Amino acid sequence: MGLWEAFLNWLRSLFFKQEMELSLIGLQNAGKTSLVNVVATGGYSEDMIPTVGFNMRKVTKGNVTIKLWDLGGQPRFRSMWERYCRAVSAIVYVVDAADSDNLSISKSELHDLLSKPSLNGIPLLVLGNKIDKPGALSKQSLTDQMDLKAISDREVCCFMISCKNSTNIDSVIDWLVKHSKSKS
Ligand SMILES: Nc1nc2c(ncn2[C@@H]2O[C@H](COP(=O)(O)OP(=O)(O)OP(=O)(O)O)[C@@H](O)[C@H]2O)c(=O)[nH]1
Ligand SMILES: [Mg+2]
Repeated sequence: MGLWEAFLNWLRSLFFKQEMELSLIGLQNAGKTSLVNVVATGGYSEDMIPTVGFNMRKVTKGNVTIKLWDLGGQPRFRSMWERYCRAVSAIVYVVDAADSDNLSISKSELHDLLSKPSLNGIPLLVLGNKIDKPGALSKQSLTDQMDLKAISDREVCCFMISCKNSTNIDSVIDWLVKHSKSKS
């Protein structure tokens, strides 16, 4: 980056603080909390504790402050997903791309959530996680099996990622930053 461009960016950051709020949804063990850790600090661990209820984390990327609602994915927490999605700029839905047994449940939970009128039009980012594992689905198979083409009332984007190897995490952050809103 040139000096002049860096100076302009700095100037811009003084006046145009961006902020966004988003929710991380998906079945238990999909890797939502791992994703928050990788985005926030770059740290990855095998020993994770299942999220009970939810956690809120704030992460700053450039001049964008991202408020993340990291929700629990176990069945008993799924009824509160909608409540935490109502006010967000984007919904991030994490899928374990190497767990084909749970794919159809993941798909029906996603489509159930999106059918709520309160969430109409909110952009959706679907992340196929754990592509480091043997047998992980391709992006095409995940798109087909999650029936993403059937979602027509909002912007939908899909990336294949690995929190473990930090694969495609940059693309995720770029997408999020592009979907943030200006704060006065
Ligand atoms: N191989 C591999 N394992 C991963 C990856 N991301 C997460 N995991 C593992 O998956 C397990 C569950 O990760 P969590 O981040 O706790 O999953 P979660 O979606 O937050 O689960 P809940 O909080 O119960 O909803 C942990 O053992 C992680 O180490 C990945 O990219 N590759
Ligand atoms: Mg969690």
